[in-house]
Amino acid sequence: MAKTAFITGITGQDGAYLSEFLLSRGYRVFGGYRRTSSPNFWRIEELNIMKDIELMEVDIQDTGNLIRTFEKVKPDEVYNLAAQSFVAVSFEKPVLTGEITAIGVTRVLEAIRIVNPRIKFYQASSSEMFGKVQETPQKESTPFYPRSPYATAKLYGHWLTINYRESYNIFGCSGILFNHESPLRGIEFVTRKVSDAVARIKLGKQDYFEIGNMDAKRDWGYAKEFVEGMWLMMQRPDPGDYVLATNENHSVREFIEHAFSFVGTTLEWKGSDANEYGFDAKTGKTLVKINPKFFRPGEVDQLLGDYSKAKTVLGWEPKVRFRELVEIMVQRDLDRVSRLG
Ligand code: NDP
Ligand code: GDR
Repeated sequence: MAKTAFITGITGQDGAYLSEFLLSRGYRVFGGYRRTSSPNFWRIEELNIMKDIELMEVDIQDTGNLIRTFEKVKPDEVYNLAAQSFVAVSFEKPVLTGEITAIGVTRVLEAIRIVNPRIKFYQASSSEMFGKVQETPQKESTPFYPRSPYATAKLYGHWLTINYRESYNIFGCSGILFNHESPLRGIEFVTRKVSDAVARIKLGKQDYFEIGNMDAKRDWGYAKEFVEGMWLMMQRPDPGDYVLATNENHSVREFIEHAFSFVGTTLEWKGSDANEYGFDAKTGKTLVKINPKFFRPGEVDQLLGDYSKAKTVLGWEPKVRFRELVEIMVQRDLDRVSRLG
């Protein structure tokens, strides 16, 4: 019989790709979205799967809502992707971030414990939990050192998943995912902000863009491949924690440079710190400016993941690497901007 999955955060980047993947595996897919005055279904619409999934209004701030949903849907697997997921916002809204990103996990796990403790549970943990890194590369056994209210909230969710596994025998997996991007990434995250701006500049719709700390390094992978890793964790005989990463890292500056080079622009830099700027080597036009408003009170300087466990146990390995990822994203934004303006 076909399995049933319930995804919290189905309107987000990973929710959309995971839905598409589970549908391809014959799952019946239910997804929770929170009520807003104007619904936010653009990602599942872009993937053309809107008609194939069953959408329900579910807020992970409401335990009763979750309990009634699980009673009705009777899921075999729950993927908890809902979160206040933007690190920068977590400094401005630390309490809200804790409510959704940390306590939200307790609510989902409690609902599972009450409705049916045999429901399998996936928690979207994050490489941000490594924060001020204690060793490089980071793997499952690396000590955590969160650097933001977001990362601290994720650490709570991570440990609670382990706690419910050990205390109540709930099949709880925790995927410690390093940054994964795609054309469906939210525009506020740095990769998509850059791919969109570079496309607009190339097509003459924008003159320049502003950026924060360009020296931060991230291990950037392709979201479409990472959601498959989530599913693989849930198919093992025993639950566990797994790092998914590419084991390659690059700076924000490199991302910007490669995005411009893909559209045929050579970028050069002048100045230093907040006065640094990037300009078109051919025309001299300024294309990138620093704006300190994008600096964070606590920064994660660099992340690099070791995915050996996922490779050995799950047979999971990333294929799309940095340069190809940048190109996929810029190309899609060029298409979007040319089509929609
Ligand atoms: P997005 O920000 O794209 O999606 C987050 C989702 O959570 C959205 O669907 C959002 O709904 C939903 N949400 C927020 N608050 C609530 C709430 N109170 N009740 C129900 N739903 C809510 O994130 P991603 O898809 O990129 O990431 C998925 C998960 O993985 C997140 O938990 C994130 O923290 C984590 N993660 C992501 C990584 C990445 O690189 N992408 C890496 C590691 C972890 P709405 O559309 O209404 O805002
Ligand atoms: P991150 O992603 O914080 O790693 O969290 P983000 O793309 O926001 O930042 C990456 C790095 O880029 C620097 N940066 C900027 N960031 C943004 N958003 N905007 C800018 O203008 C800018 N300029 C420089 C940041 O300072 C940072 O160092 C993402 C989220 O998806 C989390 O939910 C997830 O858990 C982690 O990845 C792994």
